[in-house]
Amino acid sequence: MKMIQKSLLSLITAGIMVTPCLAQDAVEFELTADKALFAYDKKELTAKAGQVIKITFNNPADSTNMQPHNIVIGKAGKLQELIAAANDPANFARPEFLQNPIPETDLILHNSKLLKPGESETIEFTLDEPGDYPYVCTYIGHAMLMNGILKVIE
Ligand SMILES: [Cu+2]
Repeated sequence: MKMIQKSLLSLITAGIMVTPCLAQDAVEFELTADKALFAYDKKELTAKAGQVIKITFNNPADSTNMQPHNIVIGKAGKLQELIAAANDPANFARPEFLQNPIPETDLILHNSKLLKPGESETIEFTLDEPGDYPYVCTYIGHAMLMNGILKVIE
């Protein structure tokens, strides 16, 4: 009897341990750059706070504008500030900016590398606080048009 009680207890304990993980199943998104315009194919994504978020970003092989693109996730509510950081002329003082156009700002939480047409990359992260997290392409001149919002809800 004591054995049964003990194994029941460990089952219950295991259940308690497992439940939060199940509640935070990963969510996966596929995001593709427009082949002609400076735009992502989705302007809004929704995920839950604390959830593993996977975004696979594609720069299509049949791109007609042949532009490189990236995806940069910024702090919640900071879309305009992130666009301004991407457009900051001070960026061009850094020779590496053309290869990896990540502005020097603490507004950036996560980013892909710069992708040529035909390339893709999956980035994975979690955001613990609800909010409207902007995503933008920080390649020169794109941020104003090429952006969206990752909505993180409770
Ligand atoms: Cu772009």
